[in-house]
Amino acid sequence: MDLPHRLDRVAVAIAAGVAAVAGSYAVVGESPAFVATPIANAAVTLAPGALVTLAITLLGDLGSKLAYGGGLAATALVLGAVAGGARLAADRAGRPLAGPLVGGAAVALVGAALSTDLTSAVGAGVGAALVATAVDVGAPAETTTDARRSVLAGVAALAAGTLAVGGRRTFASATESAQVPVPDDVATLLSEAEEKSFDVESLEPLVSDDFYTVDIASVDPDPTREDWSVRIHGAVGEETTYTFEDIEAMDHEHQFNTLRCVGETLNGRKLDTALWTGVPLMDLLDAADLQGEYVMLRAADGFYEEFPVDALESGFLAVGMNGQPLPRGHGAPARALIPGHWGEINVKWLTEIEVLDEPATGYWEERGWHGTGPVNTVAKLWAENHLDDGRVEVAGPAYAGTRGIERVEVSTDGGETWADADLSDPLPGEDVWRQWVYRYEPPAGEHEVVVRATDGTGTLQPRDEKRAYPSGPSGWVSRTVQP
Ligand SMILES: Nc1nc2c(c(=O)[nH]1)N[C@H]1C(S)=C(S)[C@@H](COP(=O)(O)O)O[C@H]1N2
Ligand SMILES: [Mo]
Repeated sequence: MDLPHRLDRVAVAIAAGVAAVAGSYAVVGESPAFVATPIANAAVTLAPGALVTLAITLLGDLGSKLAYGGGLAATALVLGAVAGGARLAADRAGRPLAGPLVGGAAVALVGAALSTDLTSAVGAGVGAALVATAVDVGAPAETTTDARRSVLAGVAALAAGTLAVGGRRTFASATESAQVPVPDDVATLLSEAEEKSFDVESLEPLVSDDFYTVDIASVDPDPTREDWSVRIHGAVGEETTYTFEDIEAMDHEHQFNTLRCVGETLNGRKLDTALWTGVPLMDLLDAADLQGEYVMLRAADGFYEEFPVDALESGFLAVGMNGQPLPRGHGAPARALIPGHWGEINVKWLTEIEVLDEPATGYWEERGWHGTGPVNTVAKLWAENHLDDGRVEVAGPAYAGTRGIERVEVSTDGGETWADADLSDPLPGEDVWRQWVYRYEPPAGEHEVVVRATDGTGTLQPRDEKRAYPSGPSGWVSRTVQP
């Protein structure tokens, strides 16, 4: 085979691979059943701990997007190779017309092995077969140049991808807009939070508009309520399992809770608050009769975190968020909330509570982090507004977990002198942030604004600066303000 002819075959094969990925995406979307999911998630799982840590601290969400993009490309290449190989075999057997069909079937088989989902596999197979057929019909081998077939293959792959993403988006927005009515008691609590929020431009309200997410997997799990259960086992008197129906039948409570990621930057945005609905974990654990000192929580995405069992006693199992069913990205159908502790032990998609006699090591601790304990105290500076009357307004949230926030001070001269900021009225709850705001007549020139909090035990936020790794960021947030 001459070189242009070979390149042409590769182009058609890659196009079939892209179309296979698109076909699977069109039917199952970004779900665990998507053919690219295992390869995309493996990229993160197999990566060395140091690399994962670097990606999360340096690139944040971009790191996982890059891994995801790499996973998509790798899957397209694998499926493309399968389609190409099958076509070659059909040609050799003297049945070139059967190529697309055989290719599609082979892709569906490999797709089924990857996704363990029939719909997803058929979507992939049909995608690959359609593109291969389109290229054949558009440019029969005898009549056209190889270059034209390659271009056609590219166009067909692009069209398949666009159609899949477009169709999926339309479908997803149609289903996602199906919001459930917010119960009255939740609505009352949410409006109370709204009233307590400062009216400061570009300051997020006390209940976050946009709650951050941190995930180890490129594609989140998507367990259904019917399939989900949580098993309590290990050092317990009585092993118990609760289904979603069991949880639904229990008395539900609503509580405000703030979450903060140990891996965020000092003035970063991985700090948010929501009103959660669910049941106290003790309501589930009492019957189990806990006998160990430690606990390991495990999740459907393979995540696991260990911590002392005491912290579990104030824990909560959330099934709702801000009056809606818990969103998939935040751990649907049920997640743990462990008040006052770094976000990482607030395990999403919770499937197991294993009580242990001996300490063990969690997912992030295996990668060098120390994120199972209580949060550091922080006051952040998120809003800087130059008011019409010439004053400067600075504001942000302050958070110290269950210690609470007692005071926030602001310096406008780089830390020489300090004044008290106004604090928002506290939300009901044991583990919630507060907002602070401070307005002042600015000096003539550029100046340094510094902010620091004092927690509910009277302890001042430490001044010494530390980066996030391994125990969470610390230090006072400061910012240069121009006149
Ligand atoms: N199953 C599971 N739970 C998880 C994680 C995860 O990757 N998988 N990330 C943890 C981390 S590091 C944080 S900071 C919080 C973030 O919760 P959120 O995504 O709802 O903001 O979830 C924690 N729970
Ligand atoms: Mo985190």
